[in-house]
This record gives sequence, C-alpha cells and structure tokens, in this order.
Amino acid sequence: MTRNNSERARQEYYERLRPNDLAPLWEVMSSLVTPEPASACRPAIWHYEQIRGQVHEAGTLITAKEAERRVLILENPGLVGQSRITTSLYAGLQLILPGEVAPAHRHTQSALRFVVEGNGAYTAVEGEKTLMHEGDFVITPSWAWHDHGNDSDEPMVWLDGLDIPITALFDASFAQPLGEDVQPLSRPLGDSNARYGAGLLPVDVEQRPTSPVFSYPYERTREALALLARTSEWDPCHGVRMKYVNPTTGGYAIPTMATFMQLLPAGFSGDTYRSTDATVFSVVEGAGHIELPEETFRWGKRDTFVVPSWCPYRLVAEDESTLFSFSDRAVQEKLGFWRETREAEG
Ligand code: 1HN
Repeated sequence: MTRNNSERARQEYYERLRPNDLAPLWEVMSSLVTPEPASACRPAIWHYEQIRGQVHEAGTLITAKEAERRVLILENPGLVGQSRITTSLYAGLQLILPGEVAPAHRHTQSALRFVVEGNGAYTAVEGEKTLMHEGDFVITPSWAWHDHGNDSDEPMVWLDGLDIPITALFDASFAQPLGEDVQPLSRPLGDSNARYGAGLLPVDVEQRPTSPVFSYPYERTREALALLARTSEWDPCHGVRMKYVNPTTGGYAIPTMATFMQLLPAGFSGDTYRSTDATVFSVVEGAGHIELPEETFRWGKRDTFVVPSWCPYRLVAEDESTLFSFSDRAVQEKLGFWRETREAEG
C-alpha cells in the first residue's frame, strides 16, 4: 500500500469507528500527554488605571442587586469566552456602591476576596459580618451562605477568585438563593478572628477543610512581612513570601486555592522561577516589573497580572512592594502534581 492509500484507509476506518463512540488514541496521544505543560493560558496584565473607569461605569448601568454580583470577569486572552483567568481558576473585579446589597446565596464553589479599592464595605459569611479594607483577604467557604453590603460612603472594588473551572471539571456545581437579601446574623463582628485567628483554637476544635478565619486583615499581614523583611533572609525568587493558613489543619486557607502575600524589598531583582501552578497576582503597594519569555509587564498598585503554568518569570521591584497571589497549588500538592524550578542569574 502507498502512503496515501494507507492514510485513506485509516481515515475511512476512523469514520466507521465514530458511530460506535470509538476514537484512535494514536492520533491524539502526543497532545494529551505532553512532555511539559502546554497551556493555552497566556501571561496577561490588567492595569487598574486603564480599567477602573469601566469597572465603575458598571455601577451606572446595573445595580448590585439586579446583577446579583456586579463583576467584570478577568478573562485570560488565551481562554476567550471561557470565564477563566487560568485553566483552573476564575477571577473578576466586583463593585459594590454605598447603600447597595448583593443578595445572600450559596454555592459549592469556594471564593476568595482580595480588597483592591475602598474601605468599610462588608461581607457576611455564615451569620457573621466582616468589614473589609484594602489589602484584606476574605474567604467564602464552599456552600456557605454569603451576602455583601456597603454601609460606608465610598465604592468598594475587590478581586474575586473562585474555583469555578475545578468545580466544573468534576460536574459538582450546586447553588441556591437564600430568598432574602441579607442573611440573619448569629455572631458578633470579630467572632471568627477571636475564636480561630488569635493564635488560639477552641480546645476541642475539629479539622475543617476551609479556614474558619474568614478574614485576614492586611494590617497584620503587612506588619509580619515588614518585620521578616528586616530580620530574615529573602528568598531569591520571591522575596519574603508567606502563605495564608487554615489554623485547624496547617494547610492552605481554602482547600482548592492557595493564597500568598509577599514583600519585595526596594531594588529587589529576583531569580527566574517557574512552577506548575498558574498564578494570579494583585499588587497592593509599590511598583516594579515582571520579565517573561516574550514580554515585560510593568506593574503598580492595584494591577492584576497572571503567569501561566510552567512559564518562567522574574520579579523586579523599584519600590518596596507587596503582592497578593493565588493559584491551584493547594489542589496540585494534594494530587502530587506540583513542581517548580529556580534558576540563578548569570
Ligand atoms: C459569586 O457568588 C460571587 O458571592 C462573586 O461575590 C463572583 C462568580 C461566579 C459565580 C458566583 C460572590 C461569582 C460568584
């Protein structure tokens, strides 16, 4: 048989397989099992000063209540139409104006909030209100009732991170409205932080998949990093980088999404790093740039940027800077997938 004949015979065979719901592995095997991660996710940056106007414009077109959640999705340019910032994670910027409420509901997807702009709006989670301030990291656990409101006199914008694509992979999405805008409160302000976030735990506490500390205020995070930056050695790639933990397990605060805060001292020039967890960064303070294989992004306060899986990058900070970040590393570590490499300069 000539090559053309055998190719034709194969194609004809593949067509006969289809009605039986069969397909030849050998035609697709190399794209299924790649020697290294081959992601459609691309590096991208959202400069806050460029998009802030459009985020706030949404506030003139739809109310938080009407929208249920008034959010602009941060859609990865390599994953257009998929509502994803990475292959496994969703992110968006949510706006809530003074006097508004975003009605109570719950869903199996876990959420993180990272406050980008504004002070004094609240989120209520499982009967407890938490006031939010710039740089705070706040958790909504899977299947927990949550509503948001803004009793302050300024708009608030936060970065939402959700494990929507992970939940979709497992076809495990459930969601319900409470039927009331605002859930009844059963605990006072500060309860979860007193009970679980003060270096203490109730003596008979049980392990929980998600941290019962709903809020990790920036003020405390910042103070810890400032001291460590003066007194401990900096990581050559990450500066001083800490992870947020669930005090009942010692693991990541959210079972599906690892969250971090890092401080880059002024003049920091990092070594090249890559890891299998595509990572979303939100800049709290400072200015600098990130060097990637095909481009360099300048970043500053309130910008969001994303680095795909296994993409080498190097962080440089002009001013002392703090970066919040999140990724699916929490899942990858549990599954034994997670890897990293580091390369010193020169
Ligand atoms: C959600 O419930 C919130 O509660 C934010 O603030 C973003 C994106 C998709 C589905 C549910 C929130 C969301 C979401």
